[in-house]
Amino acid sequence: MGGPSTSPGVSRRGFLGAGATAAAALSLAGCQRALRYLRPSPAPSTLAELRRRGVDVYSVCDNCVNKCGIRARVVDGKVLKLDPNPHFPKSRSMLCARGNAGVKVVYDPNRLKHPLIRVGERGAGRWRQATWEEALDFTAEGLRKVRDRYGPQGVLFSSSEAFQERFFLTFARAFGSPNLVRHTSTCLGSGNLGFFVTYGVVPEYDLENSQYVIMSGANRLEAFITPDTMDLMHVLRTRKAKLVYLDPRHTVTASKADEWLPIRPGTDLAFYLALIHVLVTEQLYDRPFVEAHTQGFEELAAHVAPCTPEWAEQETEIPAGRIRAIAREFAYYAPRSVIYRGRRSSWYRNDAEMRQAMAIANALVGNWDRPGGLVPADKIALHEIEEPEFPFPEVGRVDGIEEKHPLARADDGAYVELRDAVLAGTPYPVKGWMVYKQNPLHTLPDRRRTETMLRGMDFVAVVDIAPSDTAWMADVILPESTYLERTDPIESFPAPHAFLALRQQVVPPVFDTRPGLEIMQGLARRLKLAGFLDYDMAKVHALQLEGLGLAASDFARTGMWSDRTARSFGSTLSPGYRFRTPSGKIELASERLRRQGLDPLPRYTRLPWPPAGEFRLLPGKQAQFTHAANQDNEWLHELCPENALWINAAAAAARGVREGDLVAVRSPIGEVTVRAHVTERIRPDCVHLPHGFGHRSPALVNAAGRGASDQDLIVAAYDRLSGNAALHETFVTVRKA
Ligand SMILES: Nc1nc2c(c(=O)[nH]1)N[C@H]1C(S)=C(S)[C@@H](COP(=O)(O)OP(=O)(O)OC[C@H]3O[C@@H](n4cnc5c(=O)[nH]c(N)nc54)[C@H](O)[C@@H]3O)O[C@H]1N2
Ligand SMILES: Nc1nc2c(c(=O)[nH]1)N[C@H]1C(S)=C(S)[C@@H](COP(=O)(O)OP(=O)(O)OC[C@H]3O[C@@H](n4cnc5c(=O)[nH]c(N)nc54)[C@H](O)[C@@H]3O)O[C@H]1N2
Ligand code: SF4
Ligand SMILES: [Mo]
Repeated sequence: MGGPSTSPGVSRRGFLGAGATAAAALSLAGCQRALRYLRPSPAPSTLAELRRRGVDVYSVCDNCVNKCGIRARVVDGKVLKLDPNPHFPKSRSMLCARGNAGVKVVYDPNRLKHPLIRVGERGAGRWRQATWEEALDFTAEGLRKVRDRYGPQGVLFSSSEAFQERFFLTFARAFGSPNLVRHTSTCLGSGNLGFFVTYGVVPEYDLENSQYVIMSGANRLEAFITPDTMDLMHVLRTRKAKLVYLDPRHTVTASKADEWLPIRPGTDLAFYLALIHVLVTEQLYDRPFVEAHTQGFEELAAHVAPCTPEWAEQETEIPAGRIRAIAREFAYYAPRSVIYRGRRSSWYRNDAEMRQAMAIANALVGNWDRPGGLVPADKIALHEIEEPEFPFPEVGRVDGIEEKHPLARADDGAYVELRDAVLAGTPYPVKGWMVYKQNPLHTLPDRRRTETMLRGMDFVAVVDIAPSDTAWMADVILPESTYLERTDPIESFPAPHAFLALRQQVVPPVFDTRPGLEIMQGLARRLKLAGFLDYDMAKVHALQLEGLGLAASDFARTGMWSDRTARSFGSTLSPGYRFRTPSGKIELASERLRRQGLDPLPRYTRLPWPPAGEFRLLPGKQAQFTHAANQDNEWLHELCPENALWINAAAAAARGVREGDLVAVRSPIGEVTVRAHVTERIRPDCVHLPHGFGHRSPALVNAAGRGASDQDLIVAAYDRLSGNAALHETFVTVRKA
């Protein structure tokens, strides 16, 4: 006996054979499907026939930072449907709900259709439709006036991740302002810093080959990062990997994890220090790796000596035995085990240190630059587009980031402190604000302060595709063509699947909108910034591809290109390789930090815990929305018209709150009323309000006034080392409304 039984009459051999045939048939169908895409379509006899049959255009989604590959079906000049691009390595044939709803981005009745110039009071919503000539003249004049009165530093330029963001940044630098600020300082700035001081670079992950993954509040199955989301799903579904997930909230990711640890918020650093303690004291680290590639081990060992799992249990509420077991498993599966850094690390004031502890723990088990571990984010190099020399700003940045956070990237800025400085008018006045693809009224904590800042400006220009809350407060709105209506520069995506991709225009602009390059060029010409942005998109592509033997037309068939046939690992492990750290090694004790007079090692100090009767407010993403950007999209709005406050069932019962009741949530800076979602899926000492709701702009017809904004509650705080916003530092009370 023994072995699996099979149905009567079917021998094991026969069973396997049938299975194999079915698999072969399946894979043949799969191949045929793939071939359909690869084989060039027969030339259409007439344009009319082509229009009727429809054409597929390969391009790149822009509904969030991920930039997944798409194949857009265009029939009669209209986008009919968006599908995943099966060739695109990063997105692994996935297109999420937002990606699918991209069709509605183009044909959205509420979208921006023409340039608009404000005629009434700021924020009153009275606009006149303008021609591009008028709107660009008006914007250039507004910027010039601020520059004449306050100098170029008097204009703040803020923007978020986009393929055409580079033209905006070029314009800002040519204008001569030192005051650029990017979404990074409300998102991943602290995480970048924690890994940078350890490795000299900010790595990616090879989750596809991981066998053991530890994640702290990286809600990958709702807050998508491609390819990590799909790789994680794949390794979990096929049971190739184990996931340990720490989050005060039982997210979808928690529901798929092998182990969910509802950690006390703000104590992850204690967990990682204890994990390092176990690796060191039980000698579970990779000794040859540590000796060959790292420095600072002795110092680290002394530092973590008191950080026992028993100590960490008091902080985290995770049993010491579990911490020990997790450390042992982490070491057992190494190098195919990772502590995943996460992306949004704008959590607490000690965030960079927490991420540094993650970086150190990874290095100890030698999972660097090996399958299933951390990989250096190498890219295929594109030729740089040269610009004339930028004017050197005569004054430093208004946020003083160079002195306050010397290890942060100055050009990303420190948004919270920047706003403080602008509101205070020190060290100098900033009275103009140009915003590109960003919605600061929702991006930054404490919306009232951002609104005061907007109202205090002499001039505000916003480049967007939608009448966002921030656009609503502008003097002029410059509507950019949406991602399906424009061609962008070529983009290089990092390892483990390094490749190039092109966002190609799918349909011509439906309304009177322009791509970012043309908008910035129009302004540069008017401001006599001669020589800057002196190219069109075809020239940009030609310049980028110089030396690669490629042309933009090479992207037409699959939307991407790569010369990397297989992933390569280990190039940074060869003898003599110098990491970009002061010692040339992976730094378990950071010399960069020491040289700044800072602690070279992450040191835990207890953050305040909520007083009795109060909750810590946790923000976060939902799968069907991007930040505060697409709640108005008809298709997505239908999925979830408003947000609700997650509150633990016991805490709700104590307040007489039932599912769907309206509750008043009060923080030190404001109060909102929102529906309650009563659930066991959150710790009793915190509440969660999904981010991105409570829009004010009446032009967002579906979303306006629905749900509540977390930014009306979150107090302004920031990470000590990086200046990154700290969005989890707020305590609130909740009562039945
Ligand atoms: N409370 C709280 N605050 C947060 C977060 C949170 O979870 N909670 N998350 C933080 C994080 S991780 C991030 S990254 C930031 C994000 O902050 P933002 O970058 O400000 O995010 P979005 O809301 O995506 O804003 C993008 C804006 O770009 C516009 N847009 C979309 N496509 C285009 C285009 O093609 N061209 C132009 N010109 N505009 C376009 C959208 O209409 C929208 O107004 O917010 C941070 N702030
Ligand atoms: N659908 C969708 N996907 C997105 C985005 C989007 O807007 N929508 N935005 C993209 C961007 S720009 C980013 S940065 C990423 C963000 O990706 P994530 O950082 O994964 O996203 P958040 O939803 O902000 O997740 C924060 C999680 O941390 C948990 N948390 C809060 N406090 C603590 C704590 O003290 N300890 C631990 N362990 N956990 C804690 C929260 O409960 C929440 O589940 O997502 C990207 N993908
Ligand atoms: S994750 Fe979704 S919204 Fe983001 S780029 Fe990919 S398909 Fe688009
Ligand atoms: Mo982000």
